[in-house]
Amino acid sequence: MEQQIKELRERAGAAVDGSTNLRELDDVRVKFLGKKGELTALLRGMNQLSAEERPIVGQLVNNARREIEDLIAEKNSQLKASELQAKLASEKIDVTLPGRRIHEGHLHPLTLTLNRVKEIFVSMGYTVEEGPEVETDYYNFEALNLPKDHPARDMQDSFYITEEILLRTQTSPVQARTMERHKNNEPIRMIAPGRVYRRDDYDASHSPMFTQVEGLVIDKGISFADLKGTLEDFSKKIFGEKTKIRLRPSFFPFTEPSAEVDVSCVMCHGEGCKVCQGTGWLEILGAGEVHPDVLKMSGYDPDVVSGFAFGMGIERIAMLTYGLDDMRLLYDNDVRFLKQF
Ligand code: 2NM
Repeated sequence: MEQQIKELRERAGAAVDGSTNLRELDDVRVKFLGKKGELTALLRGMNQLSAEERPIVGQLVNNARREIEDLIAEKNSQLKASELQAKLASEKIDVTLPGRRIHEGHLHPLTLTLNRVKEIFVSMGYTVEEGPEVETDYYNFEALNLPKDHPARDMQDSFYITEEILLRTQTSPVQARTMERHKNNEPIRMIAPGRVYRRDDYDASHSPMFTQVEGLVIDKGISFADLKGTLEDFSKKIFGEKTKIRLRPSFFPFTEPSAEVDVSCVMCHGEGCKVCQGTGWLEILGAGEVHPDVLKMSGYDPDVVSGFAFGMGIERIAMLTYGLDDMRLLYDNDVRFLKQF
């Protein structure tokens, strides 16, 4: 019996030594010290011993158990320490490495320009109205007093879906829709920003799609002086306080009287340069007093209220504020260009 205990103690010691990880070590513990383990089996064999031998052998078995437990505990802390070392080594990070750069995007120059125009009019108390880009002939032309033989109504000049439906050629149908929604000559102070479509040939100064902002003010006693003051105020805010404006007589079917609005050249301030073709002036807006028939068609009484309206192309304003010489830069999405804003 004594020999058996010694032999078991040695085998257990070798098995503990040979364990390469915590799982293996636990298997060894179960094999020797577990409820169905070898040491327990030896204890069971003790009932064959004499009463004198029993305490002595019991003592030996207990000693062997304690020794094996100590060996396992020691191996356990060794294995734990080396597993931690291995984990630390494999998960090491170099905190001195340079960080990864985050590439931040920004708004497109056309969007920046449009936002600035909106901001100026919103600060003057205007609402921002939107409407469909696919319009009916009624809102795009009829409600705006465009005669049937107007060139814009030609299939050659506009993008028709059917005979009655087309891509809007200006944002004025939004004005017509907004007027129609208001009753009892209720005042309006609105802008309509958005994309419009014309079948122009595509070159440095024409695009089949461009961005417009049109405005409309209706109230009792609105005069041409209000129109002029508003557009002068706007021009100074967008191009700088020194900017001057001038109005030249013009014609639009939806306004009467109508005017082309020029601003003093943003490049040469009126001296004359390449951008203004030596004139000192840049044409940026069309405007006028809303035609009485346009007011009538959308439910307003021209004997009670009057109004003014205006329209401008945002691409042209972006080109002037950023000094661009080719509108296509705004549509190419060349990152080398866009990065500069
Ligand atoms: C322009 C020029 C002049 C205009 C007119 C209207 C409406 F709906 F009130 F009749 N909206 N926009 C207008 C007037 C637009 O763009 C160059």
